[in-house]
Amino acid sequence: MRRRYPCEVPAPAPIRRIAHLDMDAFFASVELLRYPQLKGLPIVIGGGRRRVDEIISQKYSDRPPSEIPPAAFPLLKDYVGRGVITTATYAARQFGVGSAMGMMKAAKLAPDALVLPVDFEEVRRYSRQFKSIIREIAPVVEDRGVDEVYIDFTEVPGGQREGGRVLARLIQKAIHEQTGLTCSIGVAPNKLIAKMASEFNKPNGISVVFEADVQAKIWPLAVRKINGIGPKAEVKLHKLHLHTIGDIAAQDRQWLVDNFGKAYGAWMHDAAWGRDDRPVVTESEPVSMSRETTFDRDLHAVRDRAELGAIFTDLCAQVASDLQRKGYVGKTIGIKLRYDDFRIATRDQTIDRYICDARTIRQVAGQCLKRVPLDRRLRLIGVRVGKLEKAGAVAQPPAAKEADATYEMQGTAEAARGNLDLF
Ligand code: DCP
Ligand code: MG
Repeated sequence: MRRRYPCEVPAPAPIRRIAHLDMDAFFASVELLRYPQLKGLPIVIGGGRRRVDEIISQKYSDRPPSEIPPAAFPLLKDYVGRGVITTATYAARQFGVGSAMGMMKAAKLAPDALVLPVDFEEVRRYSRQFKSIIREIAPVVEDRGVDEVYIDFTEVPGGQREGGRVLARLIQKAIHEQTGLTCSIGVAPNKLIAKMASEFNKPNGISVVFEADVQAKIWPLAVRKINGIGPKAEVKLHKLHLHTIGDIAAQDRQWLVDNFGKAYGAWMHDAAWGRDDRPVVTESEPVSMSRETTFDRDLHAVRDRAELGAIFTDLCAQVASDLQRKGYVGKTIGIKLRYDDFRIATRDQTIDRYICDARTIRQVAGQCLKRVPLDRRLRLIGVRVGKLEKAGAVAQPPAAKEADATYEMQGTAEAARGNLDLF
């Protein structure tokens, strides 16, 4: 006799729920953790010099950063120099200032906004932290840069409740409790819509979009809101009298192909209809591996050459060990320097074979170093190996000789001129 099971109908496949999470005013929010007394004030981040903080903290060296009075912070109108704003607090955005705007223009719009430099290391530290908090709750996470990720909610327990809102709230709360930072989350049937939705309720908002909402919530938006329609495509769309996503959706697919090419036209049509089946990719093959270090004090290439040389050699050894441990070889070796004025210089060189040994990395990185000006003090130095392949996938280079711990260090006339030949 055939046994009957209480449930013979297979459970329907769960509906795809994809979240896009984006931190709110990220660089500025990181500064507010250090200076909570500035909360609510208009602040712009930019200028690229840490001097501001240093001056303030020297003057108030007797108290912690959180007790420095707001009046001690520099105002945008007093800012001299060029540079652009990387971000602004929401209070500052009310004056019309925002990312990528020149400091001078911003100073006209919001003269009394405070201006602070960005602390990249702190930003990166929080970036790593908020991503690991998310991964503990929902493991399928795609890293999209310093302050945003996609998360696949579909199979996460509770990920379908209220279309994903419950899980989004949980993640928001965990990040806030553990870092003090806020973020905004959009949950939708796919990445494309989720990315748009995360902006709907910024800051500290959640927005849930279902497939049936596309017409009401997506079609009224400007064409530029589609991630993948840039300024050039926008100009062309405007010339064709298409301004909203709905305008694109109303066009014949073939007409879009005729005007924008086979792939882009078809993609645009799908995007306007909210169709996107790209998966959330948890781990991509690394493009490069690098190690860098910021010095405790700024170092000079000539005066601190022994110290710098040792650090440099050590970084090369670390990159080599990373490559070997993870099983990669690479053929482009590069360096990165950050000067005391925060400018960055990079150089690289591609060699004719794949390597992963410290000695070759050191040798080629040393050559790169000869091609950068070294007359300013350095804050940071980094070594990178790119054009990676899996070690087994390419013909192996001949085994490297036992790494020589001491490298020739000769001062030359070039070094005296500020160009280094020490490494
Ligand atoms: N950023 C930058 N230069 C830009 C844009 C952004 O350096 N032109 C940096 C500063 C931002 C961070 O990247 O803090 C994240 O960028 P977002 O576009 O997500 O902007 P915010 O997080 O600052 O603000 P929002 O709340 O709108 O996401
Ligand atoms: Mg952001």
